[in-house]
Amino acid sequence: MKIAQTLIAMFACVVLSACGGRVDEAELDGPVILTIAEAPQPSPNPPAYEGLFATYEIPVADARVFSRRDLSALRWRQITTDFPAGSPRRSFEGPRLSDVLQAAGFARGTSVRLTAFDGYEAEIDAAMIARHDPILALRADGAPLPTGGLGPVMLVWPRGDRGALSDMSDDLWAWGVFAIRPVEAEAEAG
Ligand SMILES: Nc1nc2c(c(=O)[nH]1)N[C@H]1C(S)=C(S)[C@@H](COP(=O)(O)O)O[C@H]1N2
Ligand SMILES: [Mo]
Repeated sequence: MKIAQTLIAMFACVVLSACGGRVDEAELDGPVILTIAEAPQPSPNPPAYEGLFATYEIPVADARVFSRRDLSALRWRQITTDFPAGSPRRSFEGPRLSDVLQAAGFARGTSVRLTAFDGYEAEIDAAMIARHDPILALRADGAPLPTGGLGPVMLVWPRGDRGALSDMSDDLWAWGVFAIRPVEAEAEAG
């Protein structure tokens, strides 16, 4: 019967791919989850200019790319804070934005624009990065941020009851982030 044959074929494929080694070890680390465009230290195999890179016109020829493993190899900071503003606190964890930019070869003092799947863009001034050291959170309350929710990567700031960020709005808390690019400093007038 046709259905039985199809089922047997599907089962055979699952077994073969499980023991056939078609997926190499590096691939099991997962796909690139974060791309830093126009990086001074680009990756040898930048992604193709297609999909959302093309839709949002993010140049990737000199991109530095990060898998979840790459981001996990950096030192992480934990920030316990409310998001959205005023909601119960969660414990976010991930590498510092400053360290990810440094890993891509940028000098301190680079302002950046984060782009999310939905086209949302947050421009982060270098002074804000230096002053508050936000993280690119990959986890909240001990679980990975899901793609389709706030993940895979979200910019999280140390907003607390006190201090400079206590009244901060959620504008700069970009979720669903997949790309970051440098913003040229505005030319001095006159
Ligand atoms: N990717 C993405 N991140 C985002 C936004 C968004 O629309 N898309 N909105 C920002 C703003 S203005 C707020 S108030 C919070 C919550 O946005 P939401 O209500 O659209 O979830 O997320 C921030 N981060
Ligand atoms: Mo908002």
